[in-house]
Amino acid sequence: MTKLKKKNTKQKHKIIHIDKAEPSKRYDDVYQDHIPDQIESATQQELNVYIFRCKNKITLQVSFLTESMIRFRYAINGEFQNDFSYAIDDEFNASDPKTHLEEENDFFKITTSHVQCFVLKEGMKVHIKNLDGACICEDDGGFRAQSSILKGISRVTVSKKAAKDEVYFGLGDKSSSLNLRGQKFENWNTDSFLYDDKTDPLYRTIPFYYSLKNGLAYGIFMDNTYRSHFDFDSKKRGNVEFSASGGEMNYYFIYGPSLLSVAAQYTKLTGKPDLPPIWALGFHQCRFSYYPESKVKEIANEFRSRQIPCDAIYLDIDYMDEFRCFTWNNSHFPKPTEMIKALREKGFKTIVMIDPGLKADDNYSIYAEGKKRDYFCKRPDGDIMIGPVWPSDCVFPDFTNPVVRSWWGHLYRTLYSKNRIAGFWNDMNEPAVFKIEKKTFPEDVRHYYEGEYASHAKMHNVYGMQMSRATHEGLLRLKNHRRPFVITRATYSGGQRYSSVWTGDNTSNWKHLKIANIQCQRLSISGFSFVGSDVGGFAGQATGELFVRWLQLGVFHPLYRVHSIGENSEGDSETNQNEAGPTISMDQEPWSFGEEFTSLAKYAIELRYQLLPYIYTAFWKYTKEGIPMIKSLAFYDQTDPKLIETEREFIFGEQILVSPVIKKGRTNQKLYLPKGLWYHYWTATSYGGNQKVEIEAPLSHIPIFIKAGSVIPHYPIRQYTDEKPVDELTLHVYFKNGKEISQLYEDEGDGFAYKNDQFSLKTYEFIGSDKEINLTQHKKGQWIDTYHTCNVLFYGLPFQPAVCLVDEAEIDFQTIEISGNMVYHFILDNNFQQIILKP
Ligand code: MIG
Repeated sequence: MTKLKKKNTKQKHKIIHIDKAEPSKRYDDVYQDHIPDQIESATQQELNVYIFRCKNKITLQVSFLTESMIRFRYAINGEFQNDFSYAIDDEFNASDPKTHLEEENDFFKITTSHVQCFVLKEGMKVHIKNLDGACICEDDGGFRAQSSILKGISRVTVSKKAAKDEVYFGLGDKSSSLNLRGQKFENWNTDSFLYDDKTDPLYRTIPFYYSLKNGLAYGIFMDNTYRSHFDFDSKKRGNVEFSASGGEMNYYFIYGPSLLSVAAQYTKLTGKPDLPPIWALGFHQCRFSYYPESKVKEIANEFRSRQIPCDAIYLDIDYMDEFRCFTWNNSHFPKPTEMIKALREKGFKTIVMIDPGLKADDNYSIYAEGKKRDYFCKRPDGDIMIGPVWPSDCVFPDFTNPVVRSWWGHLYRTLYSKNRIAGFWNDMNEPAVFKIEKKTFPEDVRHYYEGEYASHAKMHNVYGMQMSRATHEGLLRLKNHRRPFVITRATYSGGQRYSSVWTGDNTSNWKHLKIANIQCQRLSISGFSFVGSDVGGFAGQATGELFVRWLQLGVFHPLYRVHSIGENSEGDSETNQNEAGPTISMDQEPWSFGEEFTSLAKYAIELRYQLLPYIYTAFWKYTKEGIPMIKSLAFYDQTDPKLIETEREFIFGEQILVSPVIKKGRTNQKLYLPKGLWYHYWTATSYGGNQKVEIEAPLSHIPIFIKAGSVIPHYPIRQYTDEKPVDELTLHVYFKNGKEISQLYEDEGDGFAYKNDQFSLKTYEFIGSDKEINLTQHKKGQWIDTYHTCNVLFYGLPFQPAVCLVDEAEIDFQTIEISGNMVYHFILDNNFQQIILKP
């Protein structure tokens, strides 16, 4: 508002507020503010839905979806828009909580079993308290909107008070510091080649944030797909403001009080993915681009001959015939089905790129068909939107049309069913357009928007999401017995139901290793756990040390993929700069940096394969309960202020604390441990929490700590996930004085039989004291393990066991010494139920 006024001081009164407009004069535009005045009526619309209406017709609808989730919608003239959302999961079940409305002199109050929601009569401001009366979330300016004659609604805003110590997290795709306080952001999906920690907006729009104040957390999700802005008190006025440049103000308030509960509720609201095929959690090797066929085979052979595990290899755009999607370049790949089969026999899945831009070429049958059927995005007057991307002039399917989505899904048929490509990588779907500053469509391009019709201004931020949805749904239809694997660059809240994401075009330097760590934490707590960065960096040239450190961090990112720009960066001198001086080699395979680094790279990737059962279990937990796989430390203990400012360390799954080395030349690491007792994974030494510790961190090892009481499952190293059935399980058990529950989820790793009980869920209960250890195992589900042997290793026991009973029978153990710490190793039958150890 003030911005508009300022901007126009020179060209006097060209855009003017409606109150100041003289009837006889003409202006460039005339705008109007919409600010709620006095509530004049409050009615219950249906069970749990209340309507408040001001004298000036501004209307607020408050819906209680659960005891702690409240939806707020504002209409400036009493008319709500059609209630439609791409983000909200169809499977989300509102629990219809018990609520009731009370009226006092100055306010209305609605109470659930978790929160009290006040709506003030003056200005229609909202104030939420918990049942103890603590203020959780309070409007500052509250709701406001602005419209103009030419633009219609041009801005809807809510501002809330920011208390002195309040901190903010979330917003998915941001690369700056983890705590959002003091920063402001924009959401507008953008192809951000060479982005850094100051670049904003980036590729994805996730308008969801957390607040934490006095140990109590809530979340706000503004479900509005227009360009949006979030300002976390950047001007130090003690408020947070979120706004969108069109549409309806429509936001969800989610009360924790724990951050983790907010995360789980948000993820339930916007949806959880199904389990991925387990091979997708293996290691992936990618490059822009591997071709011809002989190069692909050479890479594959190198992995196997060096015994470096790998499950997938990627073909970037150069596999296509002049960048025409769904075609092959026959000179590079004369026999794709045979090549893919040969790769498959060696244990490699092949994944290929598919872009949204289709070459505008009448000899290209997909273009001709799409044009005939009217499937492409159009300009306002009906011309097809044409923009340059890889194949030069391109057209773009309108993925907001269900018919187009199903057509698109079917286009994968040959690649998926005949060639047997295992997964698809959807890129450039911001959508990216070359050559123009804007990098994308003009905002007046039209879209079908599920029959509601919308401009690109409204649709832009969901384009990539709907593309990945079309891909996902298409793959599911083509092979309904296989779990689809999709990776997308652009997306919107809820897109996690359809696809994994990678963080886009990063750069091979140490700063970007730090950024990757923050981005993946942030995406994970924002609903997208299936996330990873281009390991080693996309642009520029990594060093061996950087590459190894990045591979070590990547072990703890659910999507574990090396990618680099290859020779395509030639001529781009800026990105070719690197600390090692001139470019030595553009290769970025585990063996590209010399033997010393190759063995360290192999060692990191092997750790990933050993931890697969733990990682798969964490994924299962995410799909079941919406618990993020990567959690910033504040999500572990939100009462410890030191953890709120910690950015480098995070919890992976439930019980592993990861402290990646992200500085060049570092071989020791100082970190602050959260409360409790922690075991250094590599030395088996225990450290008390709530203190700073210093440990050695040689380049060979990423510092990780295990929470005391945990049972961490490991598989033997395999070269790929279906190389051979797992033949033994190893459980690493870490002593604790007290009780701790751990779980292990397994199934056949693909297909959907797990939904019909074909899974195995083992629950381990550890109870320890100075006098006795009691570990029990309970199994649920019908799936039968492929292994019989279970190694159980006990760390940190306070005594040397003299009595060892497994299911009441005496049994022997072996001892191993690790860095001076005694470890007791039992070899058991996999079906053991109880181990008791006594001094
Ligand atoms: O204009 O397909 O982010 O991963 O290798 C660049 C080529 C297009 C951008 C992706 C990157 C990919 C590259 N793509």
